[in-house]
Amino acid sequence: MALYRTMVRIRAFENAAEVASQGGVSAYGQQAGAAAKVRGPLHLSTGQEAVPAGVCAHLRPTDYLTSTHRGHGHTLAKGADLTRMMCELFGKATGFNGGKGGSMHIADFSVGMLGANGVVAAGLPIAVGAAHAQKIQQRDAITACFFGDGAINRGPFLEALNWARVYELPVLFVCEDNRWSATTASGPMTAGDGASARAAAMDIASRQVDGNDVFAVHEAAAELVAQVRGGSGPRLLHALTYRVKGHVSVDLAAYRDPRELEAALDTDPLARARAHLLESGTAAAELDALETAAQAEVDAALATADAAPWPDAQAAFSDVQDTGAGQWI
Ligand SMILES: Cc1ncc(C[n+]2csc(CCOP(=O)(O)OP(=O)(O)O)c2C)c(N)n1
Repeated sequence: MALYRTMVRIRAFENAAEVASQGGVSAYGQQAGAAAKVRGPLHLSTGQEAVPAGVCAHLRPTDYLTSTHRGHGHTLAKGADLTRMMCELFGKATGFNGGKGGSMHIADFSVGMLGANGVVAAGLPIAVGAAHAQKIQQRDAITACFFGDGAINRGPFLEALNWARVYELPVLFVCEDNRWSATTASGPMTAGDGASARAAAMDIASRQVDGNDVFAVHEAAAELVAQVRGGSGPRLLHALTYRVKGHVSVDLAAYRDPRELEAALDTDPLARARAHLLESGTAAAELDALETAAQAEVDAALATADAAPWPDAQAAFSDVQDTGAGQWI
């Protein structure tokens, strides 16, 4: 039920954020509509919810997590506040980044969520650095590092896995393989057998799992997290899932075969988990109540974000490394 609740909250949040973004400025050049509450590119993890839910169920607030540009699910599953994330998407002062970061820069250090990241694969070295600190300081904590199947074709993936293995760092690499990298199918541009094979080449044990089966993800992550926490060094989880939406919310994904999407929708992780829970005796009313509560939470967050103040103009000059010699101001 806890796993299902996490997935339902992620889905409800992203559905609402998508509606609130309609008409917004996108990476593909659409212009802002007056009605858009969420501006800028919004990468949705619809259909991938089982991966963060199953993995983060094994993490503690003292553990770290690094995320990607598609990070709402990771953030919520790690325990970050849903309302503050909605405020950030709305660009409001009460958001995680004071309204200045938006979807791709959300971080909540209070729950160990070190940050979403707009640079593909850039979270990998950050995760390894964080895990190295945990090891040096002898903390009883680990780092979970989420990245996409496209990220494994960038150099930081190799550097991070090598460093983690050489120093036996407490890091769990999680490849969320949704089969697409922006508008390009990942398969044809990836040599060899993908993330697990590359991990094996560096002597990092891995498991491949049906990433749309939250119970399978939960079980595999339990084993790998226990090994990482036990001091066995890094591990990799390769979760096979599917990106249901376009690359960003306004991308209609017209470049892909509609049959591919239809097949993926048949394996929707929420529908599967719900069916499984019903079969094992959970009352439908209990699941309905959980869904209603998640929707109510999201509706309240939308209202809060709408009513929240905009950042002060002076805030443009805080949280930056260098504001120049003063002439900028
Ligand atoms: C270094 C870098 N190159 C290119 C981009 C543009 N870009 C943004 S997301 C993306 C695809 C990433 O694919 P994947 O890692 O599989 O993640 P997914 O979007 O499928 O979740 C690309 C190429 C970027 N943000 N950073």
